[in-house]
Formats: sequence, structure tokens, C-alpha cells
Amino acid sequence: MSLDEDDLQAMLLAVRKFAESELAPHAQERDEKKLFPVEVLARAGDLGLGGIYTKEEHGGAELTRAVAVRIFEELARGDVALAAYISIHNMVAWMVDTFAGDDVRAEWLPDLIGMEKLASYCLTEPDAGSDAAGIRTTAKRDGDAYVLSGVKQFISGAGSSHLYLVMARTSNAGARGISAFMVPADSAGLSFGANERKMGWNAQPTRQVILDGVRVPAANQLGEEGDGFGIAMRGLNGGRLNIAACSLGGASWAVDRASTHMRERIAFGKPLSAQQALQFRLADMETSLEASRCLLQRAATALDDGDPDAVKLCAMAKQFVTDHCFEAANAALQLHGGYGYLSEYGVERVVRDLRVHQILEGTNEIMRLIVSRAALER
Ligand code: FAD
Ligand code: 2MC
Repeated sequence: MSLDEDDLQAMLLAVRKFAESELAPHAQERDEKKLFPVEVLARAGDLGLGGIYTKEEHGGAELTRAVAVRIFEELARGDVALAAYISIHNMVAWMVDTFAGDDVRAEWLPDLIGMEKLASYCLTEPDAGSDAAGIRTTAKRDGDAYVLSGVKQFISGAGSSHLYLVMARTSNAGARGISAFMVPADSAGLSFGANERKMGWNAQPTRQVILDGVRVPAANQLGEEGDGFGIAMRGLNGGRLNIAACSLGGASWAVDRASTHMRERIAFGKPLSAQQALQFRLADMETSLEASRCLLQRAATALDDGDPDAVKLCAMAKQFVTDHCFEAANAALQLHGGYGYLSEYGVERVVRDLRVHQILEGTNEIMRLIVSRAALER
């Protein structure tokens, strides 16, 4: 859907209001009590946030990636961990929209778009994270079905999601031997590990997904046998942008808080904001945010346009934005002094939530690997 500037601003304002009224008020409590608020996610679904870039003809909003990153920035100003879960859900919804057969898409997509049903993305395994082509979960053809066995590690939303998009091996041909399957939560043989205790992202569960002879109809395969790795990676290109946008939203909120605190806090007879060393620190933080915003727009537009450099640009943006925004949020904490370390100020939660963005959806070392490979191929 193409939006004119007025419509775009109105839509972003609605998302900001949703983040302020529905996400921000209980973010601290959700972090402390490890609550995953499915009812809030359903209200996000009512706003169309479950199918941000799925096709309009299938009920989605079909917005561009350039708009999507602005939406995720707004959502993350309210709650980074929930915004990030909404990103993962959108990644799966887009994969179903783009690669599922008509009947399976019609069965699942409307509820995914409305977020009445939630989705998880299952690539990582205990022995295969960065080296994703090394996964060992198998999918064996048996008549009109596939039988999946293996363990997926660190799966966001696991235990609460209704749909698991599982990458599994259908042959030994490396990345070309991987296929993608939609596994419903109520499948016999599917179980979950304990909710991991983590540094951040506490408002969404992270569990192992254990597949023990799980039988799914062959129609639940996305694309053809051997297409799964490419499908998984194409999903991740957009996911990496969104996760970076979540870092930007969290950091911009924290920097706003730091600016307010600097004006209000008196030390040595004057506000912190009168200290030039701190003014310059704030300036660097602001510059990091704006540079992040620009690179995100550049990469998102490249993905929208099918630019041959899109994969590299998405990796660049993910690495640059998540690193710089983590530093900016951490600097915001420092500018709060001891208050930055207290939960009630919220900044320490944002720092903890942002830290994992340097690790997941491809570590920032892997992002550098992707960028350097492209640079060395020129
Ligand atoms: P490893 O691959 O073992 O890497 C260890 C270290 O070595 C890293 O610093 C890495 O950058 C570095 N390294 C590895 N190879 C190289 C190399 N060639 N060159 C340079 N450095 C290298 N996965 C999913 O599939 N779905 C999810 O929903 C999901 N959610 C997650 C939620 C959380 C909270 C966390 C922590 C992880 C999640 N992950 C998920 C998994 C995440 O994507 C992986 O943790 C990540 O890809 C890294 O894999 P690894 O942990 O196995 O680390
Ligand atoms: N977009 C589209 N296609 C891609 C791609 C991308 N980003 N990355 C790789 N491919 C294709 C590539 O073009 C190749 O295709 P073809 O066979 O047609 O030539 C194929 O996939 C194999 O790629 P490589 O030869 O580059 O494979 P290699 O094993 O050398 O490296 C690497 C792949 C390291 C880039 C990949 O394994 C990777 O991205 N690892 C990080 C894993 C990751 O991001 N995990 C995130 C899990 S999800 C998560 O954390 C959540 C919170 C949801």
C-alpha cells in the first residue's frame, strides 16, 4: 500500500499512541514478572500490526519495509521486547504469505494478521547457531506427510505460539538440503523446554522446541524441497531491519529520558545539562540515532526495490544500528547516574533488552562476515 505523507504521519501517530497506551505502562511489570501479554498482541493485531508487509489481497497492510522500520521504532519506544516479538511474528506471517500454498495460506494467514494466532521462527539448534546451514533436524517424507525430528534452541514465543515455522533437513546437500515447514502447536510429538532465564527480553518466552516424530501434511511445506534455507534467509533480511529498528526505538526513548534528566538534575550548583562534556556526549548519542535512522531507511528501501546490494545493506544496518543504539542507551543510563541503575526509571531495562539484538537474528560478527564477503567480491 502506498501512503501519502499525511496518511503516513497519521498511521505512525496511531502506532505511537498504541505504544504509549498499551505497551509502555506495563513494560516494567512484564519484565519483572516475565509476562507475555497475548491480549495486548491481539489488540496490535486489530491495528493491522500482525501483517505489516503481507499482501493486501490476503488481508495484510502491504506496507513497504521503509515504513515498517518506522513502525517498529515507534513500537519499541513503548516496549522493546514486545516490539521485537511482533517483528518475529511479522517475519513468519510474510513467509507464509509469500511461500505457502493457497489452501494453507488461507487457513493460517487471517488469524496471523489479526494476531489471534501467534507464530515462532525456528532455525537455531543447540549445535548450529551462526552456522545455520549446519542444522540437523530432519524432515523425512512419508506418503503425503513429512515426519520431523530434532531440537530447536532459543525459540522466541515458544510454548505460547500457535504456529512454528521449522527449518529442517530433507537431504544432506548443505544449505540446499534444507526445507521449511509449518508446524501447528497441537501437533503430536511437539513439546517445549523450560522458559529460559535471561538478561532481557523477559516479556517474551524463549524455549527449546522439541520435535519427536512430528507429522505434518506435505502441504505445510513452504516452497519446494531444498528451498528452506533461502526462504529462512529472505525472512531474516527484513527481520534484521526490524530488530535494528527496535534498537533505535528503545535507544531514542532512553536518550529522551537522559535529556530530561540532564535538565532537571542539579550537581555542583547547576544542571547536568550545563556541563559541556555531557552536552557533547548527548550530541554523539543524537548523531548515532540519526545515522541509524538514515542507514535503516537506505537498507529498507534497497529491500523494497530488490536492489542487488539489499542483503549486504540489511546486514550493515543490523550491525551498525544495534551496536550504536546499544551504546547510546548505555550512555543514557550513565547520564542518569545511580538512578539509571534503578528499575523504576526503565532505562536499565532498555539496555538489557537491546543487548541481545547484537546476538540474535545473526550475530554482529556474522553481519560483518556478510558485509566483508560482499566487499571482497567486488
Ligand atoms: P555461535 O554461533 O556459537 O557463536 C558464538 C560466537 O562466535 C558469537 O560471538 C559469534 O558471532 C562468533 N562466531 C561464530 N562463527 C563465527 C565466524 N565465522 N566468524 C566470526 N565470529 C563467529 N533463533 C531462532 O531460530 N529463532 C528465534 O526465535 C530465536 N530467538 C532468540 C532469542 C534469544 C533471547 C536469543 C539469545 C537467541 C535467539 N535465537 C533464535 C538464536 C540466535 O539467533 C543465536 O543465538 C545466534 O544466531 C548465535 O548463535 P549461537 O548462539 O549458536 O552462537
Ligand atoms: N538473503 C537471501 N539469500 C541468502 C541470504 C540472505 N540474507 N544469506 C544467504 N543466502 C543464500 C545464498 O545466496 C546461497 O544461495 P545459493 O545456494 O542460491 O547460492 C545460500 O543462501 C547459502 O548461502 P551461503 O553460501 O552464504 O551460506 P554459508 O553457510 O556460507 O553462510 C550465513 C550463511 C552465515 C550468512 C548464514 O548461515 C547466516 O545468516 N547465519 C546467521 C544465522 C541467523 O541469522 N540466525 C538467526 C536465527 S532467528 C533469530 O535469532 C530470531 C530472534 C528470530
